[in-house]
Amino acid sequence: MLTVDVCYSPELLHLYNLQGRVVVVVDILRATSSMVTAFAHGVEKMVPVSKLQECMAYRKKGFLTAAERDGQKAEGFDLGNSPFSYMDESIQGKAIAITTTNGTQAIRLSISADTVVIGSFLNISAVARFVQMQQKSVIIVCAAWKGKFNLEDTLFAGALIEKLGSEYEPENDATLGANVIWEAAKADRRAFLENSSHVKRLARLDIVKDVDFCLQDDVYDVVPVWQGAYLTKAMPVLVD
Ligand code: 3SL
Repeated sequence: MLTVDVCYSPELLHLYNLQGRVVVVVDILRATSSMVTAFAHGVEKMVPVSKLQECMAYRKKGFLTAAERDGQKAEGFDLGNSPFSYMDESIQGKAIAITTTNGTQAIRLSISADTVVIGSFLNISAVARFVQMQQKSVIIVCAAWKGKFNLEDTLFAGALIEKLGSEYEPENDATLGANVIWEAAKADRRAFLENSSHVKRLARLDIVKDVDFCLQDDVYDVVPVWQGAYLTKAMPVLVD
């Protein structure tokens, strides 16, 4: 029997056994949405790292460097964490080292899983197809905010569970909770998130366009996956 579970924060990951599972890591606002956008615009590989210094060290190896802390681009790095900054032709074929407040930590903490997939609304149907092809139980890992629950990643979890369908049995109440929240939000996810912490935080920084962009379904069909030392695009044959 295939199951689906939701981990609402990387702080809870010690409670989960990732071996034998597919993990879908999600940070809707904005890390995984930006990564998906980057791959859709031709980036060859990305290395998610935890620390700013570690990220900067990749510059000597010919990588572009991307860094965000508390919603803002960190000084001295080539790129920040807006999906729009990854829509430029200049990133085609490039390798990027990236560190963000929560998303890159969630990815690093998930790499003991059999397969790690980068999910967002922007590629949700492609992710669902890819996961179904693996025929393994799934854990959706929400990047959250500094260890605390967030709504936007939970909405994605509920939406992905719906797309995965009845072949996947909910493992526990975490899954049921995501379903209930998604049902309440899906008629207008933007309005549902209006008072959520990170939407308000980004609005204070005048980052509204990114929120609207990241909440769209199926803008891209790329599926970034962890390949031992970095993220790269899953082959199209594995996605269709
Ligand atoms: O927390 C993260 O990893 C970021 O995605 C946060 S932000 O949207 O760039 O502020």
